[in-house]
Amino acid sequence: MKLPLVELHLHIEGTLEPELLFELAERNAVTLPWASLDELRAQYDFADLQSFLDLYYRALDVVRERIDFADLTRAYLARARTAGVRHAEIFFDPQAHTSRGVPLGTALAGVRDALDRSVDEWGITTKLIVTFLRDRPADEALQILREILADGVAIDGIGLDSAEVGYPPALFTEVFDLARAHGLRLVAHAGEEGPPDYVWQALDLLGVERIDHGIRSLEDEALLDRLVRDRVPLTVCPFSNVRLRVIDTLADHPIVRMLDRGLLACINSDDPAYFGGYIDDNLAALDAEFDLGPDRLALLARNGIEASFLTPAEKAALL
Ligand code: ES4
Ligand code: ZN
Repeated sequence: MKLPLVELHLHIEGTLEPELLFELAERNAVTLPWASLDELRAQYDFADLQSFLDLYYRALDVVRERIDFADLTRAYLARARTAGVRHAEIFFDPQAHTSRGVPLGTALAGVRDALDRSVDEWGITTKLIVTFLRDRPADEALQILREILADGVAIDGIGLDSAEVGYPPALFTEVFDLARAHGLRLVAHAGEEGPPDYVWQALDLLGVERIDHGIRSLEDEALLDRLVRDRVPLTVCPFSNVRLRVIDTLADHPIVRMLDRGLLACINSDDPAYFGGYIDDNLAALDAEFDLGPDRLALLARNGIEASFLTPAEKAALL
């Protein structure tokens, strides 16, 4: 039987597969800088996080109408179903769309169209986490959050993503305070390219409940003690770490060390269209590399369930 998987670190914009990208370009009469699928795929050779982000934001030019956002989200859910995903907490970057003239309401409505039908269509429960681009001003994030709250759009939480180094969590305390006051769940990317100090800031200044990536926490023993003691989940994304050159090869991935240290780590796909695969592909590759075996694979799946924002009863139903 397939493990019941939950996906907790998935940028919906990062699920834009080349085929859908070309289809949307045609639908919306967008002229692409790439002549073919192969020419596009040849761009997926990244030097670091920024070089990936440049392409990720560029590719989104084809996603314009409400139905495009719904189609993008449905395509992800269909693929997640085949991976055995039962619950997905999905990141959505408003500023990746508003900055190029797509109204926030259009983009959010399209994503919600797909999520609202997800249980019926795919048997996948979902949550929606709005992520703010940390390399843009905190005031812009605050304004967008206020707009979403005023419009009464159903979101479950907020997060922080995009270029990390030079943009510490401390810049975003006001945004996270507002979200907390409205009962939203809180996460942040930290310790991906940035130092362990950014993980401390995310915990102590933003009050996040989960750290996205957090892989550089391994450089700080006191931080590891804190993460283990408080069972702070780390949403680890192995293919992403390799493709963005956080580590050299999958064989260098610290996931086994992380589990042995007692960290609540789970496996996720981040931007699967760009990094070479989905959650099941990540788990299969780790199993092949480290001979994880059924017990550690089940532990990773259970960690994901525990790390989710489901209620205790909903978690129990998945175990
Ligand atoms: C991202 Cl891998 C990664 N890191 C930071 N921000 C992101 N946005 C989309 N993918
Ligand atoms: Zn991410």
